Amino acid sequence: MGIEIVRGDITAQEVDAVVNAANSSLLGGGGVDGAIHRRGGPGILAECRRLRDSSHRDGLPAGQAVATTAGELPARWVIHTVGPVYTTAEDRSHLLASCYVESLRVAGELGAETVAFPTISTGAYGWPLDDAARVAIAAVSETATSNVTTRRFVLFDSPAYAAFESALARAEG
Ligand code: AR6
Repeated sequence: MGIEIVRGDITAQEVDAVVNAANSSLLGGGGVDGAIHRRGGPGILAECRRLRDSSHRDGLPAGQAVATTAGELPARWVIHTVGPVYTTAEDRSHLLASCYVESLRVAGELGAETVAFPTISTGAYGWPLDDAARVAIAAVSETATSNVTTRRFVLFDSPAYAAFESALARAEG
């Protein structure tokens, strides 16, 4: 399937583009978002502010994606996407899938060949890990991308790694 899963920190990935689990404001937060802005430096936030002043005056809706510089990160671009907040009141998995699909579309437009993803929505936004892994693997494996050759999930801890390992095995099996 051309999908890699690794244990690690998204900010350390030597890929063309890393995906950020952002929020609609695009102006930073905790978790992955905090780590990316901290390690990438102020250039990322400056570009996010420019987006808010121009094309994204109302922010970025859940399920969509937009790119900025990666500042001082090893990557060249950060692709910001906004995961849905998990709720049992309605099924928002199409929005979670859309984060991966749209991020890959933006990566393709940029000419990125290697892309690293965090597990979107599984932290502050509360999505159960096993279900998030199933949705993520399905979305990425079903998305045809002409120039993106490496699609890597970067798992921060061993429960996340185990969830993605079994979701990938099920999808391949
Ligand atoms: N590298 C890889 N994975 C990480 C890292 C890292 N450096 N740090 C945390 N994780 P979250 P969300 C894992 O909360 O649920 C922010 O405040 C973490 O263990 O970053 O989409 C934004 O501004 C978890 O499993 O993203 C939004 O307001 C996963 O990444 C909100 O959080 C995602 O956790 C977005 O929440």
